Amino acid sequence: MRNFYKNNVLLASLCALIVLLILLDAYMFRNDALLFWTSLPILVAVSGIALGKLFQIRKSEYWYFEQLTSEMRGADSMSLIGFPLPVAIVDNNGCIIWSNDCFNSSFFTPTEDESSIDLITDEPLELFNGDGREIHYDEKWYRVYSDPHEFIIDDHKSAAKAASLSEQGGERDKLTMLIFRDITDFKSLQSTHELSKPVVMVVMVDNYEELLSGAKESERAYVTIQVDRLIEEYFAEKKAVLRKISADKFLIVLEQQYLKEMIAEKMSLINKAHEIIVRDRAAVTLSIGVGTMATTLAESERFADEMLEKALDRGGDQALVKSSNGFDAYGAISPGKERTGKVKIRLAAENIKALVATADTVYIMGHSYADFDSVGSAIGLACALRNSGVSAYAVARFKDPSLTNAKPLIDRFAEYDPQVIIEPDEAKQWFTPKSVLVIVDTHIAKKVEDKELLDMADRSRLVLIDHHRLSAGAITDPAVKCHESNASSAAELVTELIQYIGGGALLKPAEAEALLAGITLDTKDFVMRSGVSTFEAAAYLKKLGADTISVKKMFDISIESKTKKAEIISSAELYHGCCSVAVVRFGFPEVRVICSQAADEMLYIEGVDAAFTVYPIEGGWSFSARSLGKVNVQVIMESIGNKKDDGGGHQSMAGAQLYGITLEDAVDKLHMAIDEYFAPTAQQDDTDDE
Ligand SMILES: [Mn+2]
Repeated sequence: MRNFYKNNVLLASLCALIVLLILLDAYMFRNDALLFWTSLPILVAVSGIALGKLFQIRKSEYWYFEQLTSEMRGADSMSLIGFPLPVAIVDNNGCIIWSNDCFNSSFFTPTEDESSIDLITDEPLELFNGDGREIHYDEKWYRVYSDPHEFIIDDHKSAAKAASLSEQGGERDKLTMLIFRDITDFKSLQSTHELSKPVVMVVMVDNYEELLSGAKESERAYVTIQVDRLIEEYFAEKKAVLRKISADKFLIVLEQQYLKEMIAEKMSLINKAHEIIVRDRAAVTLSIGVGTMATTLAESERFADEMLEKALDRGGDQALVKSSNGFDAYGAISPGKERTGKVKIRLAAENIKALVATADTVYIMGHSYADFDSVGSAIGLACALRNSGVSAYAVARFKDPSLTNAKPLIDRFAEYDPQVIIEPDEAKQWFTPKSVLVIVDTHIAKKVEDKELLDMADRSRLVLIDHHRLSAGAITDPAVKCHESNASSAAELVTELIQYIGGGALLKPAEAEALLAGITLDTKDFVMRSGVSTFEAAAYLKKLGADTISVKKMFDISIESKTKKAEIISSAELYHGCCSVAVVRFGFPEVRVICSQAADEMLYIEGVDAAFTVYPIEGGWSFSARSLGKVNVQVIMESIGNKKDDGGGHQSMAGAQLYGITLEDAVDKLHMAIDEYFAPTAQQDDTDDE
């Protein structure tokens, strides 16, 4: 179509020329007959050749359209012109060579300068197929179907060329018919449908009974009214259905669009609840479970309950929204709740006692790259069990110093009693179906010191003792679970448990010191997450003769490490005004320990609310994150991890690992995660349909 008009001009000018020559000849015929007769054959010959040549050119210019016409032969081709849907035919180069009226009015009329399909969509034509593909053009949505036609050009010269091309494996000529179906109405209905889909949400006041225990009736009523009013007003704005199903629990059904609003505000309801103060000291905290991703309302309610339970397991004061990779967490900036009541501990202790009574041997295993808490609590529990006549071992790697962070404790204890700590290989040799396995200081299957040993143990003979917030990849259905995310350390939990299991009172000073070392490490010398029960546990261990100075001595580091730590701290840069970030490019012995200690120490620099170190590990980079409570580093680390189980921890102490990326990318990811954490809520993307 592009050269069509040009050729018409050519034809017209040639005709005009011939007419002019005929007129000239006619004039000559009247004046000079001889000249006329001599020039006539020349005139006829020249005109004949010129016209013949023109038709030849036109024929070769038209082969394309002839081919096209033959491709769309018959009545079908005629119907396409008046077809009610936009139709266009596009050649190899993405040029629209034919279009119907409907196409011209919906999009544009292709002209010589504007005929590229790229003006409508920049997606490669190969992606379109019979199933159609959605495109967005000028505020409208279309589903585009394509019907490609490959053909060899029906022209003798070009046929030879095409044959040689196909022999060389080159591209043949191809015409693609594109049919556009306007689906704008469908799209808007679909999004209205998505946005108005109901979602079930459960909101619960954390520790309601404990919060109000000892409060006067009038205070109780006052707090209850304030909570009710807050929740009622908040959800009235969201046009939700709200039912109070018990004193501390609300069931809410609301439309997806309002949930999106809530997520865009990062679940501000949680922060609003903090403003309600009970008896001048405790603030009300809420846990929220949201049942997204469900196909039915019943399923949505089940998911909401599931999420609420998880939120409580993670320490409450947060909202969990079910997502394709587990859940998304919001909130949780208040310090974890103080643990009150020892009912759970006593019940767990009784169950452990009953279980170990049936065991030939008990093996206690912590996490890989064991620290003082995992080894200390394993030693403490093993010794207490031994004192009550049960054969027990602490399982830890110690032969290879690069695989443990608890070398000083293990060495010191091996000197005192070489029998208690064994390597995982020994444990696996001795393990029988009658043995009991206790996992301490982790609840994630892939983080245990030895996965094979975990697999050997039947779930009905497995005990789990941990204080980390529930993360993805948790060990499921152990026989006994003592999972208290509000405890400072596994050693604190073990210290409480052994008082009920028995054998605790007979612990020797060195054994009590192993437990105290665990508490000291995880609380950073009783600064972080230390509750009443932490000091009670420490007091108990002190009574057993634990010496705080010998414990502190285990934390001694070499002068080289001390220098290294100082170097790391001095290299730190402040990001986002309150986050100290130190990057360690090259590994060195004890890099893990030194870097996590450096992160700890950076917290005590003025103006620093959170500290991060990035350091090399085998095949990737590891992050240590610490906070004094203002910043929730667990959320930041979780958003760095590729999947949820690559990052996590506590709100004040967390980590993540990334494999197979460069240091620059790793640091970029950290910066992005911090940016995202501090991003003002208004900038949250709420147009995302997913
Ligand atoms: Mn721990």
